Amino acid sequence: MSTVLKTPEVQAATTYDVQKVREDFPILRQMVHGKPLVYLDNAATTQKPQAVINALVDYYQHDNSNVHRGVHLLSERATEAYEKARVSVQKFLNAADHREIIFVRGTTEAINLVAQTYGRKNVGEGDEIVITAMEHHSNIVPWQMLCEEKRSVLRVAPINDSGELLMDDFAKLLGPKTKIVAVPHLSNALGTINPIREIVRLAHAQNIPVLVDGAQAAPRMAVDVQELDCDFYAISGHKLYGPTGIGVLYGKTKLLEAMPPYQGGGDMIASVTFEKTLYNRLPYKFEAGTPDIAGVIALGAAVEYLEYLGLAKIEQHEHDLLAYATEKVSAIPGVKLIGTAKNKAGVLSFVMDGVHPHDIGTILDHEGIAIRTGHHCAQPVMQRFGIPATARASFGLYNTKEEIDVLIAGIKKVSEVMG
Ligand code: 7TS
Repeated sequence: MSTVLKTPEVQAATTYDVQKVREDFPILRQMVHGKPLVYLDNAATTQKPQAVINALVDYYQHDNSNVHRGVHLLSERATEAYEKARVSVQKFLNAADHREIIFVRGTTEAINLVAQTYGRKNVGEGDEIVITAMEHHSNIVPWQMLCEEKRSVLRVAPINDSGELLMDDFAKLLGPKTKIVAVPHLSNALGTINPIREIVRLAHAQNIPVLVDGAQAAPRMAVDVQELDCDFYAISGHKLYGPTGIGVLYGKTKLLEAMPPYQGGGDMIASVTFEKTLYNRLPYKFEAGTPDIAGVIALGAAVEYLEYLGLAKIEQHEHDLLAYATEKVSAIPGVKLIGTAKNKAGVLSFVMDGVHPHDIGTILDHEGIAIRTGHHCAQPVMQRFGIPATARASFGLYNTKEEIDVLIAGIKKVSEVMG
């Protein structure tokens, strides 16, 4: 295994060697339609390093057992590994306390949890929830469901033609009726990085809590929830080079303590009688039932892997890739970028004159290039730009400039074939 963890000091002294990093990802060594795989669909999901795959296999091979229950050795080992992963995630997000890390299925479940607990308790008739015009559906629909139930109102902060949040308009939406603000850190359809610190400052000035959808940001930049001062932060393991089916809701202790539980069942209780149930302490109050133990342990391995590579280096590497790709793609006649924010990362969405994005995706697939085409679960973003869909290349820590050259050649081929 080439992922023996070095100390951060040792790692800091070395440069980012993308070819060496690629060796950690066995899936990348394959041909697709006879061509080397060029995987540029990282915003949908990322590939897994050997360390994550090993963590999954090792758990099932040696330690499989339920957590927080048994007195036997396997259960003790599983519990220890599960709770160790919680501390790894705590460090990864720089949360103040490991009890602020709640394991959920992913970003979608994290947001639903907040909507159904914090939201149902605190949002009433006529109250308002503020989101932005660049949301993934998972940061729209849970709030709409809450608004429908509570007769409250969803307010949407607009964006400009570059895909940047209009901060003055956002600020104007905040008021005494606003009960929560929910924003993406990084837009999956546009690549825009939002000024979270400023958004939080504006909201907190009016005592409004802020949920940050960190699905796309956490794999691409160092996230410090204490520095951001956000109240909730949601992430998905599978976008973080970890397994599918596992994610995290970070929440500030004070808010989590005051929230009712999300689901009822085993592990989330302190005691049960038919007359009354007392709920468990944090974080278990929000982790009903047997959790995805293997997923949690492997997510721990994923965040340790990211820290071993160094988030600052990953960010710089992807920044260089995006700059290189942006310059090359925008020079191709008939291609238009969707999402040209000054502060951007990871995502290159584009449309081509006279070519449906689906056809772009199909032709590129035959060149071995995996991109996503469609609305990216962000239909209102497509509506904002007056388009049905985009083609989207999204970068990950293992992508190379040579792969971008293959993408450029592929897009030129699309022009030839379709043009
Ligand atoms: N928020 C953002 C910003 C996302 O990009 C996604 C998934 C989610 C939330 C939901 O995450 P999940 O893990 O709970 O599904 N985005 C994408 C995408 O861009 N292509 O496929 C999934």
